[in-house]
Amino acid sequence: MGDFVDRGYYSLETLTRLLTLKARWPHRITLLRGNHESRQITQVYGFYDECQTKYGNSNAWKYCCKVFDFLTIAAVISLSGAFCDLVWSDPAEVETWTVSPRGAGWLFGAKVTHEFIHINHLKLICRAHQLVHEGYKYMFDGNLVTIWSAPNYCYRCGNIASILKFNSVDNRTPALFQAVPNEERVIPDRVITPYFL
Ligand SMILES: [Mn+2]
Repeated sequence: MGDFVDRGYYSLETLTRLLTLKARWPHRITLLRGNHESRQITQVYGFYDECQTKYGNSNAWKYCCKVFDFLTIAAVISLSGAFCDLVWSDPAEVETWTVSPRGAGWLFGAKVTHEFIHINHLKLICRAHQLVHEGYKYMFDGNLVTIWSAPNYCYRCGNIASILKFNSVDNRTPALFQAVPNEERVIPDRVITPYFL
């Protein structure tokens, strides 16, 4: 559900792993675009620097950004409009809509969520995009769930992470997991790989 990058030291490895899974099981893996799968956001939150550090140039980042453009919701992510709203908005305890403190997208409440679910004949809105300390969180009478899959986010939040396993639409179970303990974690060195190595 997007935000594959900008979450730690191994964005490139994480994305590469997801792409190999997609290549191996093209009909079973769906990779959605999040607000971090964009040229602007990755230059601020670390993915650009990571590629630059690992390769000594930005080519890997450029190629990855080209791939981002092909993910579902394949459009330029701007600061307004439908695509922006889809990748930036958050659920909140409001009735309908309010302005988002993120400065992009909206906060949406139970009433409009119920309407959206009803009109589109959905059973569940499953989304990510917001840190949940318990790994997952249901809202709005179970009509929406936030799944957060980055344990110990930013290496300091101490949160559990989860993925949601679906046996059927109505039969689903969250699988919780923790981060690698700090003392076992491998931090890549900051030395840029020489170009002619
Ligand atoms: Mn996000």
